[in-house]
Amino acid sequence: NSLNQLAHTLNDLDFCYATLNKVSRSFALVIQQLPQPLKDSVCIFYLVLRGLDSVEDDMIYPQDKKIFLLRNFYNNLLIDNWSITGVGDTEDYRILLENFGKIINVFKSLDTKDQSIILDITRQMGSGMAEYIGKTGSIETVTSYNLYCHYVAGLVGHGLSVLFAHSGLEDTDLHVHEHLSNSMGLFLQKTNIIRDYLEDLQAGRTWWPKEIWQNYATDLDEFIKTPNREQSLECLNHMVMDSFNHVPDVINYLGRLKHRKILEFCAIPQVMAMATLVELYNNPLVFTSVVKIRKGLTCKLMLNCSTLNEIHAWFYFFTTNIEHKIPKHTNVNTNHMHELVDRIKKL
Ligand code: PS7
Ligand code: MN
Ligand code: MN
Ligand code: MN
Ligand code: MN
Ligand code: MN
Repeated sequence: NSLNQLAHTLNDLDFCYATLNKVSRSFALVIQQLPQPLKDSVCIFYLVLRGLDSVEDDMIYPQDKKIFLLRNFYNNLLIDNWSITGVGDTEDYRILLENFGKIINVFKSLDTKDQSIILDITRQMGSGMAEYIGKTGSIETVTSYNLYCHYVAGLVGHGLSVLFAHSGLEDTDLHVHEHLSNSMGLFLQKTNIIRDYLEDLQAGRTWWPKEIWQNYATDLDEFIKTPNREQSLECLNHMVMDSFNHVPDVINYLGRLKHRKILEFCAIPQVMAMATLVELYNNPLVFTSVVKIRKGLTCKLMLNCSTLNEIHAWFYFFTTNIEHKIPKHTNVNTNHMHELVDRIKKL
């Protein structure tokens, strides 16, 4: 594995960036254009949480040991050269955890306030993830779904807002709007959960809340066999609509940002999630494969996401696209979707 070779030859900071580029598609690009010292803090924040998530996602690691490791993961950031072997859901993440001492070294060099934010969010995310271990496959309510998404993504939004505020490049009270930071994370995470329907079910887990899918099926995996059925698509559209509820908050949050590079960092993943949601809406392929957005669209989008005007134009564009995909028959869901679309178009 190429990352394994790099682990022996690179200094700690270069190893961190090599790993970032290896494991994340879009985040590597937007993180690396941030100004220093914010860039290094966000890079380490990302890698620490990736390490934590790869523990959560390791379906072979015994449950009791996993719960302990998740809950105590943040403490390891304070132990020089801490690492763990043989844990992680893919080879790259195992290498990340085997070389975690390198990440700890760079972590120690960060601003102390940034270190304490990263520690605090890692602690809260780890205990939140632990709460949901074994519960997966049985998220009952939309409230519980929102809480899980808060733990794994809303908290990241909040932590990033604190980092931005502390950098002096954004309003000092940006993080006060916790509800908006939370929505920024939830919008990304819910899009990931909808898109990963099949992959997650095949791994023996799901985060689709029963409160939603029970209106359309007796078991969630029915949709794999009946992807084109009206009930299957109605359920999918209901899930997409639930994510779409966060769009007004996302637009509100982005409108508060001052620094062009921070705006790009925040906006690009949100606009990509928006593009993905449009693709997922009413699309039976969600139940049988992994739906992705076109490479060309991703490029165009990343290159034209630098001003609030451009960002608003993308939100408007994708909102009219999804509007055209709303089924012609009317029911409570299509009505709500039209209302949301009309509301977002006026923002
Ligand atoms: C900008 C105010 C520190 C940048 C960015 C790693 C991605 C892995 O991929 O289903 O299917 O395996 O297991 C708000 C990112 C929320 C979080 C959550 C935006 C850290 C990130 C660990 C807030 C990202 C949402 C996916 C938990 O679960 O994934 C602003 C930086 C952001 C990481 C993400 C990720 C969970 C996740 P996959 P899973
Ligand atoms: Mn994961
Ligand atoms: Mn996960
Ligand atoms: Mn996922
Ligand atoms: Mn709100
Ligand atoms: Mn309409």
